[in-house]
Amino acid sequence: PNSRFTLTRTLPIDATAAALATDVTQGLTRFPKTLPPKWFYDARGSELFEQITELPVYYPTRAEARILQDAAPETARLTGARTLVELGSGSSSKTRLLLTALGTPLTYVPVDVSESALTEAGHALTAEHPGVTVHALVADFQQRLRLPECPEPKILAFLGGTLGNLLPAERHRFLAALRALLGPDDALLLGTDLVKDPATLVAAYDDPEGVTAAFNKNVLHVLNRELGADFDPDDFTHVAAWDSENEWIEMRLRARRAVAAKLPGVDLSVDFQPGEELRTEVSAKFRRQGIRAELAAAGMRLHRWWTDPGHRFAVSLAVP
Ligand code: AVJ
Repeated sequence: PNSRFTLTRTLPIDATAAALATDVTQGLTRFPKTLPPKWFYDARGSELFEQITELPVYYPTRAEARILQDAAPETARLTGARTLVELGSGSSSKTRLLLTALGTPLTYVPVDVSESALTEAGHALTAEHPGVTVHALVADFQQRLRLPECPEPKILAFLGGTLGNLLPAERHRFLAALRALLGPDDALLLGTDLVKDPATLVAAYDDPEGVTAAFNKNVLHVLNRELGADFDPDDFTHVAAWDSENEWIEMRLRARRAVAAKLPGVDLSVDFQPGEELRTEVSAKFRRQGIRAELAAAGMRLHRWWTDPGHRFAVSLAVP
């Protein structure tokens, strides 16, 4: 047994099934129909997302890694952190950059809903980073987060631009919840995609290879498998659109024809008119002043702001 890897489950086993039933019942019976993007990430959805991060048009992952090459060592120097809490399972290269920069001894707390992703990443990281102790936490970081006791100071990292998946009111609640977890010497490291020309943004969510389309349609496979639904993915087309009012990308599934879907797992029948769209994700894009204001509203100060040379993406260090 690997003494430097422990895993704690704070989500009850059936939490996921209950949460899916609630989201589907609420989201598919209102107009316009919506689903939260968390349901993309079953095993196939996670694999498709990994493929997306390698697409030439999908710049955020590479841009953030480029920023962390400088931001990670600076963050280590500025904070002297002895614990890194990462919202997201830490199976990415970003985590390795941070762990290397923070040095040892270090406690790493990856937080994710997927126990398998945590176990896989946790074992790989302890093998690669002797001197790092991993306390994995199976939790939904949008629910109330209870962290284990860890060496101070700590850094909370929420990278990849996933903050953009939350609607403005959800972002405010989420950032306030993160603020409540910070002690006086702790910090938040936040990755955010930036507002830019709409053509570049839409292209990043509608690649010619169709990987993003498959990722988007995968949520129908999740509903079919988990709720016994009878969606035919070929009845829908992938849509990526820039909403200039809200400054976010929307991904939607548009019904090619009238669709009458049955979802026995939640005792629902759901009808789509021809051309009707189901919104499956928003991905908000930010400006420096907007991030400064949202952090301030949550009781934090923007202490450092790093961008890649192309100013496509930003990483912020925020302090209480
Ligand atoms: C993982 C949520 C940051 O919003 O860019 C990628 C997910 N959706 N392509 C994003 C996603 C379509 C990604 N986040």
